[in-house]
Amino acid sequence: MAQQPRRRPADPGGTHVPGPGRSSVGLPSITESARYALTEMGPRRGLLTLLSVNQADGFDCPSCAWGEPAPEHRRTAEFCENGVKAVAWEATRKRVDAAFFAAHTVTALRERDGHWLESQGRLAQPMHLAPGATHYTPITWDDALALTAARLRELPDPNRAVFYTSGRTSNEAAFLYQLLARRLGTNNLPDCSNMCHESSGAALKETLGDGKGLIAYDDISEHADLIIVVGQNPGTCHPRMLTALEAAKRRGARVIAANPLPEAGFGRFRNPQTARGLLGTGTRLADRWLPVRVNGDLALFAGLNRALTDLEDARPGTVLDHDFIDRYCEGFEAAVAAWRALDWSRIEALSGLSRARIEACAAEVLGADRVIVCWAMGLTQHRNAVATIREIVDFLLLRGNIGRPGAGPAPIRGHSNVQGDRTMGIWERMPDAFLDRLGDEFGFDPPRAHGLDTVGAIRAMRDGEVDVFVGLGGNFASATPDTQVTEAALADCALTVHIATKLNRSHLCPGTEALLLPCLGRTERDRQTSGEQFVTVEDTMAMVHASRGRLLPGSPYLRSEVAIVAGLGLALFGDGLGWRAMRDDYAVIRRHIEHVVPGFHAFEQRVRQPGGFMLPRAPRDSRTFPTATGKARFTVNPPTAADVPPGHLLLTTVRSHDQFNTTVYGLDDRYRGISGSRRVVFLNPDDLAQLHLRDGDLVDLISVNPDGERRAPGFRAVRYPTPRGCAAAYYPETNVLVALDATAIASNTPASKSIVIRVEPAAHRETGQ
Ligand SMILES: Nc1nc2c(c(=O)[nH]1)N[C@H]1C(S)=C(S)[C@@H](COP(=O)(O)OP(=O)(O)OC[C@H]3O[C@@H](n4cnc5c(=O)[nH]c(N)nc54)[C@H](O)[C@@H]3O)O[C@H]1N2
Ligand SMILES: Nc1nc2c(c(=O)[nH]1)N[C@H]1C(S)=C(S)[C@@H](COP(=O)(O)OP(=O)(O)OC[C@H]3O[C@@H](n4cnc5c(=O)[nH]c(N)nc54)[C@H](O)[C@@H]3O)O[C@H]1N2
Ligand SMILES: [Mo]
Repeated sequence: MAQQPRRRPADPGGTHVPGPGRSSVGLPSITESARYALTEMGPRRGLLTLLSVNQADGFDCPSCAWGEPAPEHRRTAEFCENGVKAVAWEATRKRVDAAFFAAHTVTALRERDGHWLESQGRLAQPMHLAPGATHYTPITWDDALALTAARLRELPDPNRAVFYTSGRTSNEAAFLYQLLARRLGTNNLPDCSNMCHESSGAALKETLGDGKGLIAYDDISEHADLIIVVGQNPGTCHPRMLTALEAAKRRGARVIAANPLPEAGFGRFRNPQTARGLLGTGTRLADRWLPVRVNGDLALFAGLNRALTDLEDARPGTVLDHDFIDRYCEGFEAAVAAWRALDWSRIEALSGLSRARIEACAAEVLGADRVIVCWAMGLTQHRNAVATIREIVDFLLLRGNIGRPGAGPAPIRGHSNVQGDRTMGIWERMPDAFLDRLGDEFGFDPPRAHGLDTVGAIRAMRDGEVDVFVGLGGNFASATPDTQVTEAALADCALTVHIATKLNRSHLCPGTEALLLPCLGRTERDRQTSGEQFVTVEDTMAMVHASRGRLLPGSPYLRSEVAIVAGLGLALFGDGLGWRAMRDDYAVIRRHIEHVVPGFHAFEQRVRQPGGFMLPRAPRDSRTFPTATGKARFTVNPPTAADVPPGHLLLTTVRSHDQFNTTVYGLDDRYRGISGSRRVVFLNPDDLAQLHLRDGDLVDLISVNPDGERRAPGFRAVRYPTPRGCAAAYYPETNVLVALDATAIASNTPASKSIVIRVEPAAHRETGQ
């Protein structure tokens, strides 16, 4: 971000805060990308690697799940600043090898922060922490897999094992992993999605019969008249979405953003791909910004639905799509009755937006034939998240904005293959039809009892009900809520096993015994006995495509995730299910997927086409709604919001521009004007004054929960235009504040964006960093 509206001197803690930015990307983004690529990868390796990101014959960017334009519309550089960081971070030349572990005890490493740990480089060799040992020491692959298999085999009950997945895992590895867990006899397959878009899946499945988003790339770029972006920060988290929004704007579409923070990505977008973008002032992306209160979105959409109903009452037959409603929907009457009974003063209080402002939005909706609503974590991580998303479905149903071009719900997924992992069966509650086909394909009887999700797994570990924890990627200790509880829960396991690319906090919260198994990343060549392999992924638009790494593996010891999971399968069960053939040739896995997972017919041929193929989604394809009743369902969602007692604030937790989840690339957040620290809390100027605090003061954040308080010490107060009573700070530093029991109704997603806190002057004077 280049434009800095007002510069303020660095505060005593060194945190520089010029205030929120008004434009995004542009030249600073290119300079920043080049710096990362050069430092981590070197010039030649850097350029070669970046030119194959998101190309039809290249690898899928390991950053977010945003999709690509059709192959003929792709550019030479089809990546963003954050994609470059993710690629450079993985393709770094630094290594964490046996010598590194010999030089550092686990206890010493625990003193380091996540940024330092991951900065040390790629994990280079399998490591073992023996019971009672102070250091990780090298172990052979055979011994590591045999040890894991032995511990799993010894379990009195397979449900005493937990198999966690993070969303970077390929379809092939995910399919094998769920097969392994179910063959062992458990559905304990928690994943990062439990903390991410679970609320979206729950709401969409219940109301429309399909938990996925219903749009394609060109619905945004070419067809929609109005795009509402709510609870999402695309400038940082899905930067290539700005290109699609820019295309929409250039043909006259309108954009409304609803966000408590005035994110720079909604200001002027200076497209780095065009001279106009680099040299000119760029395209202003949001026509309207609604500074909704944290957790005020249910009230906002209820208000919008109320306003639409009022407009219909005033001009019957001109506002709602009665043909669509009569033919495809149920529950309309009850929903309308509930909206008519709504009290505007309550909507205004909960949303923080005036009736006039909401009605002006409704008027804008009337001017748009085709409407898309995009959202991300700003909506999903609240107690009432599922109700909020159901209310958005109501909003779309009212005007038939589902199942036609340029319209529909668009939960924008996070991790690059989190959607694919779910499609492959990474879910603790897969439906029986899937389990039946899996059992038929491999000749065994998969368990039917639902397994543990992420929060359930932490509780079970805490309560001594789990002996073996296996993580296929991710950073379970830092990404989950209630950090202290989770770390102790991991330490309570007999064995923890992490399949990973980089060292992180989770690896330093070992069970009695622990293994660290280093794997190939997306950027690397994957050679098996039948030759070079590719893997497949699914983006947020349900496009399935191939991903092929180009770089030589970072160390001779690295194995692919597929080879590791298949190796564990062999060690556990012998070759009954054909693990060896699947490991040697991933096309064999894809053949099994074709038989088990709907929508994958002719998988191998179709995925070899440039750009891949789109999975079917019945509501989008044919206005067929596979709900319990076969109808799209209006629901009644009485507006609620987190209860914040006087003297308290509602804290939301967000990502900086310099991180990917728990991977912290650096300590700056350029678009919000922060540099040099992540321990900051954004506060409204009036709240600061009321707390007798000044900008730059050091404070502690204390969360208030039914089971007691939690403290996160040493944050700099930063004056920022958040709505009154609403605060924001970075994740994962604030995860200590999220009580394990504070989860969303019906999705069990940690409510990490509605934390009731108290702010106090810091008890100790030393700062974080
Ligand atoms: N660079 C980068 N890219 C990423 C990631 C990353 O960490 N870094 N993570 C990936 C993953 S896994 C995911 S899930 C996505 C996350 O993508 P986002 O969901 O966009 O990321 P968050 O920072 O969690 O931000 C949520 C946005 O919601 C706003 N918000 C917070 N609370 C509320 C609320 O109550 N209501 C409303 N309306 N808005 C609110 C915040 O101000 C912020 O703009 O990004 C993916 N891409
Ligand atoms: N307070 C708060 N908490 C949150 C959130 C929030 O907004 N606020 N967001 C939640 C969300 S949306 C998500 S998705 C979760 C994220 O939770 P996770 O997915 O568990 O966490 P990540 O930080 O993405 O995981 C990073 C680690 O993955 C490993 N890794 C990277 N690439 C690969 C690979 O190719 N293969 C393998 N095997 N390992 C790899 C590296 O070792 C790296 O350290 O966090 C959740 N937690
Ligand atoms: Mo996510």
